[in-house]
Amino acid sequence: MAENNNYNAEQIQVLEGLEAVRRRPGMYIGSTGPNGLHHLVYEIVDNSIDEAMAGFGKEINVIIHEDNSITVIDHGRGIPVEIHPKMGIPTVEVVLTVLHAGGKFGGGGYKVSGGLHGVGMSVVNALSTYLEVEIHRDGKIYRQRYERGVVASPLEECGKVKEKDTGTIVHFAPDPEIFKEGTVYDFNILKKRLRELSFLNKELLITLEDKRDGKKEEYYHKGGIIDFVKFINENKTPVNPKVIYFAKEKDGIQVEIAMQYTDSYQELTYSYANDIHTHEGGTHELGFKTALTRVINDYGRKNNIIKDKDQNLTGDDIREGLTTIISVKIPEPQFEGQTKTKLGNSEVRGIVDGITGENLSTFLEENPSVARKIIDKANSAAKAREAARKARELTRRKNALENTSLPGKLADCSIKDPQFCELYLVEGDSAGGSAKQGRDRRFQAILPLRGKILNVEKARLDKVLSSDEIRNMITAMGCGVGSDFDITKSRYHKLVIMTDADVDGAHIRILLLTFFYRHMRPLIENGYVYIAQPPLYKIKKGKKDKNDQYFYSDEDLDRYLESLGSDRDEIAGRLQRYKGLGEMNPEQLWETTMNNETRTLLKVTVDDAMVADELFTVLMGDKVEPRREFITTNAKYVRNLDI
Ligand code: 28F
Repeated sequence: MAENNNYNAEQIQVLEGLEAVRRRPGMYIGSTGPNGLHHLVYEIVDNSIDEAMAGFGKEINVIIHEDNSITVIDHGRGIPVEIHPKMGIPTVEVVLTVLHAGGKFGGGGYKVSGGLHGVGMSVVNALSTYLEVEIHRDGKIYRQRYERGVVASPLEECGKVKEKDTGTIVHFAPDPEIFKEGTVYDFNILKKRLRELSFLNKELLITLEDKRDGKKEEYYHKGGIIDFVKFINENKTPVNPKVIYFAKEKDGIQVEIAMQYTDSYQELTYSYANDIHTHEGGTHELGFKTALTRVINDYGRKNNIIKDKDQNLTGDDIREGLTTIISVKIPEPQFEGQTKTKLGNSEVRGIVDGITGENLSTFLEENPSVARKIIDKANSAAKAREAARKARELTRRKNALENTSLPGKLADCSIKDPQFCELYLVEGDSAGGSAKQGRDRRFQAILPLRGKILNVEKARLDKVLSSDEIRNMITAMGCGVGSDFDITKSRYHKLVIMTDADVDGAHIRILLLTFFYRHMRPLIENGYVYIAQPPLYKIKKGKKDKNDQYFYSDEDLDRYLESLGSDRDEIAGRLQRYKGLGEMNPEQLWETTMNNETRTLLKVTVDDAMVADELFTVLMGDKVEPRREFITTNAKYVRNLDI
């Protein structure tokens, strides 16, 4: 720091920059919750990846220490240490204290949802109680320490290494003053992103070690995004065994595409720009989808698989069952959209369209049998779409006058404003009856479901719509289904799944969740779907029901008994274990599970579409082995499984 304590212009700029970051961290890392905390690691790792992609270093190590501080190690050239001509301080100090310094594209320059990728390490530095950097370069070891972004010790040469051993090590501790929701790292959150980065940057070894429990994993994918597609499809049956892959660079823009069809009905398109997941798509996705639809239809007509009289296949028909990874790397990405995860660069669309068109046509010409399978599948998807359209008509309410089109089994509520209304999907007619009697009919509607609904994971929409139970639900909810779905038309803003606390109840629940996830996903994304929590136990206290005490988990009950110094044997005669909703009378069902003043509802959320897709595929899909594996791995977490 300046001896005479007056700062030069640059130092003032640095202090103002760090002050700005600490004052409004959300502007720089999106939030100071768990996402922002984990984003700190990605910022540091991004620098190491830039260095590796520039050809320096092939391995990156990430370590979570016992105190939840983090170390990232790379084997790049090492951040330069010579005095920066303009700033008059070592370059490493510039990279670590000047906002937007460093980074491959001169300061990062692009913003993504939940914060900015490429803000550089100065933001991490400002938000850490301390950050220590160690550089191996020119046969020497250099070290420097910062505290909350401010230099705590000058850069010092402190050792020797072999000339060729170069690299950078950064060790930082997130500042609890900033991360008030906690500074505990989640291994699986870091794992997911580091594994994704290893898919997107082939042949880069990334290791993650957790010193808190000794767990250590390595992520290395020689096949890059080909391995990524294989990983996503591992629990599905491929149509084209060999993943279709092509890559090309044009006008400074790198394009990589990997795609594989499976026998599933889901389309999974994950696109990336500079390793950032563009959830909202953008010009790269548009270019790919336009070319795919054009090429498949052209090939189909040329080879008379699509008859002259037939309509063109739509993009949705063609992408049914298709898993695609699109990865582009561009110097000046522009991100748009609500969460800044939509790629806006217009020149990218034509480039991706051209590359896809060229390579895919060649692939189809060279693989006629696969081409036919793809088009046959698209043709049957088109037929199913047409059938579903007709079936959907049956679920649409007729005009307002004929409100008879609502299912007879629906006991609707009197209030008509959806935002106050709830629809309970209740397992079984007896519980349905109790719910109808016990409910508050002003804002609670009841739709009893008889038995299991069909497993939509293995069925196209036309088959799904052949189920009365499902059609009744769609009609009752009023917001359509699949491509017709319009959440603004939903007649209820809460959909509560209420099933027995046994295996059948759990099965019906997962079937309903699969249906909502596959065909009404915005309901889940907008937080409309809930799971009712009926009590597991009741302790009878005297004659009157109203003195009974209810417990919603084993822990609940045991904690209560402990507080009385009692145990289950002592109260055995007064303890009732609930197996089904039908064991409660309407008043009890209202009091324990439906009364919005006292009940507990679990909101169903999906943080990560890739994880959710894998879960539903494993749990509900065709392949038995992955399900068996999942069950054996997770059985230890199951509570109250009533066989
Ligand atoms: C654990 C975190 O930050 N690694 C980094 C480098 C290497 C260079 C560099 C970084 C040049 C002037 C911007 C070295 N030699 N790991 C890391 N490795 N930054 S960050 O240069 C910084 C730029 O300012 C580097 C020659 N060129 C670049």
